[in-house]
Amino acid sequence: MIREAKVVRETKETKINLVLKIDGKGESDIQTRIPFFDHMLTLFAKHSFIDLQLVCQGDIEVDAHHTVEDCGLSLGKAFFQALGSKAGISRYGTGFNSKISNQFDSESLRGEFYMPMDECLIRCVIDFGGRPYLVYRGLDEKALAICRPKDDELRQDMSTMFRFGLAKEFFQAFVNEARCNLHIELLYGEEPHHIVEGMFKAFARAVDQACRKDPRLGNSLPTTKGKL
Ligand SMILES: [Mn+2]
Repeated sequence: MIREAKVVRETKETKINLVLKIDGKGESDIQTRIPFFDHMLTLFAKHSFIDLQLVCQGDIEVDAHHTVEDCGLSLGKAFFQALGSKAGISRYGTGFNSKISNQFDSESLRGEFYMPMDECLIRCVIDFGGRPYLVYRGLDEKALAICRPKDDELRQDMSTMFRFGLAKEFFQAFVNEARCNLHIELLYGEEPHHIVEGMFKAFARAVDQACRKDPRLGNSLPTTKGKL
């Protein structure tokens, strides 16, 4: 069965058309009218090996908020639909591909892995278990600093905006509609572009691993509850 979904979402704030194929090649066509967000979603598709088409016409004349949030909702909904019953999936994903980085133990889908991005290190862990919950840590100190920016340039920079608010809005929206448990933590890092990019890459790796079929499960669900 092909794991794919189409989402059309229209409000007075945004119009979204999204096509997702989970078992893809990492190919994407992203048009959100926010270049930095396009960059993040393009590398998310690449590193999670999904195929993703996303066109959003949002009210960016207001600000980027509605576009980012509604794209998160639509992408989360697409994953929820495409995963279906979740039979046979690994369900849990850590922030790195343990099959590549841990070759001596190719059966292992467990372990702690991290996404480096130059001076940054980000940890991301996901569970597509049906219960929405976001844990978002490590940016509080920096968030306080940005409330009182030293210069106006900090306010204008899109990667800085993402680091201190919009990224969290995106991940919270994704969590709500995908009904997953997502933990993202910045362990350390400085440069805003690197921090946000590292978060999206870690998220991509975690999603890829969690969506992957575990042959030991066959067609059974990765739970003892009978439903996810
Ligand atoms: Mn970049």
